[in-house]
Amino acid sequence: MAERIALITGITGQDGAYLAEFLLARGYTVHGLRRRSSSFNTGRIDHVLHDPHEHGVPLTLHYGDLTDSTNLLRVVQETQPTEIYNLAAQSHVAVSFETPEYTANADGLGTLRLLEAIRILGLQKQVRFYQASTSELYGLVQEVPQRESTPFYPRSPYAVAKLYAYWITVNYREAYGIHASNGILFNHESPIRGETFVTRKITRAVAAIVSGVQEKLFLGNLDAKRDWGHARDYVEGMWRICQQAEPGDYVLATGETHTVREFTEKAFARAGRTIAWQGEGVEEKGVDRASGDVVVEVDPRYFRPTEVHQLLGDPTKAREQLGWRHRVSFDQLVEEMVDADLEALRRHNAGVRI
Ligand code: NDP
Ligand code: GDR
Repeated sequence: MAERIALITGITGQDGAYLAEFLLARGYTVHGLRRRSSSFNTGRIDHVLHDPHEHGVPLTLHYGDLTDSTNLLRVVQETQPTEIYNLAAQSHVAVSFETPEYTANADGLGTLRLLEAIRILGLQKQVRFYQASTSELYGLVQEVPQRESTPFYPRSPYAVAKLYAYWITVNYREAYGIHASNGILFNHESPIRGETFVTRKITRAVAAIVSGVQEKLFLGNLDAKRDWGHARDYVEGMWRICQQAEPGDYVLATGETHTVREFTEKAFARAGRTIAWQGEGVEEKGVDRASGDVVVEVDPRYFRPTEVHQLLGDPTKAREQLGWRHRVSFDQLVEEMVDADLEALRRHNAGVRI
């Protein structure tokens, strides 16, 4: 079999780490784009990194940035990938309201820069391209559940940038015959999820509160509904999309939706704790403020200027065409994340380096 070479942008992020592991296990040579940072940022992939002085290491990192065209051209030229997974992004929706121009540059134009690199280098027939599209494209929801044909209505600078990336991927497929696909992925989480996304913020707080190092948890909109799956399942879906004879656009989702409130309750229940809710809007929901032993307070600072209230995906096309379905249930996801954060804090408190 010809050598399979993958280039992963965003390899130091949650999905990049799981995807690198997945591809290495399948015999790929993997190249990853990493950003220069003043502190180490390879914590999620250290376990698959080799000493670069060794011969024939299967994973190589290259410094780079999606805002730097010449760098992307050089990395694509040097690595000659057969598959490119464009996972790099300023991926935080709330942060995109603070950094809209940068988010547009990295998440929108960054995708164009990579597609142009493929075209300029004449790799149209050699490379398969995967774009990390998102359920945030559905934003102000036009249809429930959301499927590939559901109209988009983005509600944040992040989602608007990703809308450009989605369509430029479709355009380069149609204009230049590139095997370029969009995975429209609904939220997926894991124990290595970024610490400021709501699931991980909650599971870290469970550990910190149970251990007595944090008093209470502040959250924003408790009523937001998300279709949450496990990142490990979703990176397999990305790979399956790239293995299809024809490129296409696919929703990957669980087909179940839960509120932030439900996630919070389940997470604390896993540690044997109940919640006393406090703050704006809590009483209208008929929630008994006094009943729990852990205080979770609604803090409007975490509200977004425009919110995505409800996401629920229909993964039928992925199931039928890719043979993909999620394996980890909502309850299993919550349990795995809480247990991992409890264990990490226990090891930390015991003086073990985590
Ligand atoms: P993370 O935020 O965990 O990782 C993002 C990655 O992109 C990191 O490696 C980060 O580097 C890198 N990055 C950020 N900006 C740049 C830049 N300008 N140039 C190069 N690299 C950059 O995201 P996830 O792993 O959760 O998500 C992966 C992709 O999938 C993202 O594009 C995200 O928008 C999208 N997505 C995610 C979903 C989810 O639920 N997780 C759902 C749908 C789509 P560093 O480590 O240095 O910060
Ligand atoms: P999201 O994820 O915006 O869906 O984007 P996030 O976990 O940040 O928010 C989910 C929902 O929870 C509400 N929320 C809070 N969110 C955060 N971060 N912090 C809080 O304290 C808090 N309280 C309530 C939010 O308002 C929102 O409704 C993620 C990212 O991974 C994107 O890159 C990806 O495209 C989408 O998922 C699919």
